[in-house]
Amino acid sequence: MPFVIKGGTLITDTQSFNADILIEGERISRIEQNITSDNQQVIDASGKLILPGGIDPHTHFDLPMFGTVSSDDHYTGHKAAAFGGTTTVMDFVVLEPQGFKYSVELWMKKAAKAAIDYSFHMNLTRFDDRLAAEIPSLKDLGITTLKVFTAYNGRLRIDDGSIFKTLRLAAENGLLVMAHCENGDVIDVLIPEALAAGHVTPEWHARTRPAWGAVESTLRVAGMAAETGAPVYIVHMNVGGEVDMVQYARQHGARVMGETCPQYLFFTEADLRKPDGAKWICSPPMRSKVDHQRLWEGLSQGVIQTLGTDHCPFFYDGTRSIVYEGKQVAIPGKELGLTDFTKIPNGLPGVQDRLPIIWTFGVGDGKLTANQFVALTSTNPARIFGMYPRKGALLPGSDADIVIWDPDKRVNYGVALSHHRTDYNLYEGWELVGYPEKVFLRGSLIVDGDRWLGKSGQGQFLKRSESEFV
Ligand code: DUC
Ligand code: ZN
Ligand code: ZN
Repeated sequence: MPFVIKGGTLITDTQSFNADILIEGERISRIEQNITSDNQQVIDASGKLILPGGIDPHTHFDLPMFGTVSSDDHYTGHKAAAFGGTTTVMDFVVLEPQGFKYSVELWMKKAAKAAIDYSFHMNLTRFDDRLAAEIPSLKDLGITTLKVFTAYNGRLRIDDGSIFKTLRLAAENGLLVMAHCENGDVIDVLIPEALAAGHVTPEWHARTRPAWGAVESTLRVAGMAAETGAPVYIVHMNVGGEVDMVQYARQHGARVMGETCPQYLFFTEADLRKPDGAKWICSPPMRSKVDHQRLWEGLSQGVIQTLGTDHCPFFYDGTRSIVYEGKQVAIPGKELGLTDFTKIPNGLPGVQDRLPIIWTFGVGDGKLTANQFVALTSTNPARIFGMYPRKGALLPGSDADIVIWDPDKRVNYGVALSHHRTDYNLYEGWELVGYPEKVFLRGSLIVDGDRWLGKSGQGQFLKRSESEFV
C-alpha cells in the first residue's frame, strides 16, 4: 500500500530541503511539497531527517580465517547493518580454485539468507592467463569490481606485474580494481623477526605492518593505474600519507579514489597495548592521532570518497557464549592468538556503528556537513560501484531505501544496542547524538526503533553497472 513520509528534511549528497515523499511499491514515486494523502498511510517525520539508506562498500560476512569464521553471517550482519541505517552491503567473494563462476555461486548460497540488498566484489588472489581471460565474464555475473592485495605474500597477494595487467584488463573492460595497500615483503621480514625475539603481544601486529608500506604501496598502485588509464579504489586507507598520495595522483589526472573506515579515525596503536588489545586487531592496523586528522581532512576535502567498515567481527572470547535471537552462540575468536599475535583473527565489528558514529563525531563535531555524510556513506558508494540512482539517491524511481533519522536522539552506545553477533563493541559507552528511527528497504519497514521487522531472504542481489569516477 502506498504511503507518504511527511514533514521531514531530505538530506542528499548536495542538498537539504523540506518535502514529502510518496512511496508506491518498492520505489519512491514522488517528492513534492504537501503531497495530499487521502487514502494513503502517513508517517509523520516532522523534526526528523530523511536520508537515503546507507551503503557499506566493504564487509566480510561468514569469512573463514585462521581456523574460525567471522561471526556475522549474511543474515546477522545484515540485520546489524539495518539497525545502523545501512540498507545495502558489498561483500568480498573468496576466489576458489574452480574459478570465478563457482566462487560467486558459493558466495550466493551463503548469502541466500540476506536481509538487506547486497552485491559482491571478487577477490583476485591468483593470476594466470586462464583466469585473466575469464575476467570480462565477471560483468555477466553482475560484478564490476576486483580486489587485489599488495600484502599477504603466498596467500592473497599477486605480484605488481599481475596487478598492472589486471588494471589494463580493467580499463579495457569497464571494471574497477580495488587495492589493499601494504608492503607484503617488509611485513614478511618483520613478523618472523618479532616472533623470534619473543614479541607475541597484539601491539606487534601494528609494529610489523609499517605505515610507510601502506603509503608507498598506495602510490605504487596509483602509479600503475595512471599508466594504464584504469580507475582504482584504495580500500581502508589508514595513514595520513595515503591521503597525500591519492591527492597527488588525482592532481596529476590519475583516476584514483579511496575509502577509509571509522576505526582509522578514532583508534591508535596504543589501543593494541590495552589488556584487551586483541579487540582492535585488524589489517591494516590503527595508526596515530596525526593520521586521524589527515584522514578527516581527506574526507572533508573530497580526496577520500567513501566511508566503509571492513566489518569482519570475531568474538573477543569465543569460549563464552552470548545470546543471539534467543539462542546461545559461541564462535572461536580472538582468544586463538592469546600467546601469538599472528594467530589472532584479523577484523572488527562495525557495520551497525558506521552511521551513528560518523554522524556524532563527523557532522556533530563540525568536521563534515550532513550532505558530505550522505555522499560518503551512500551516494558516492552507489556511484562508484554502479548502483546509482537505483541506490544512494532520494529521487523518483529510486528504490525506497530510506532512513528516518532522529538528529536529537541521544544514546549510550555499546554492545547492548548493537546487533552484531559478537561479544564486544569498540565504541562501548560512547555518548552519541543522532540515531536511526525507522529504516525502510525497498518500501518495507525493516527497523522501527528497537523493533526488527526484517526477514532472512528479503535481501536482493544487485547486479551492478560500470563504475563512475567520483
Ligand atoms: N582485514 C581485516 O582485518 N579483516 C578481513 C580482511 C582484511 O583486509
Ligand atoms: Zn583489505
Ligand atoms: Zn576487507
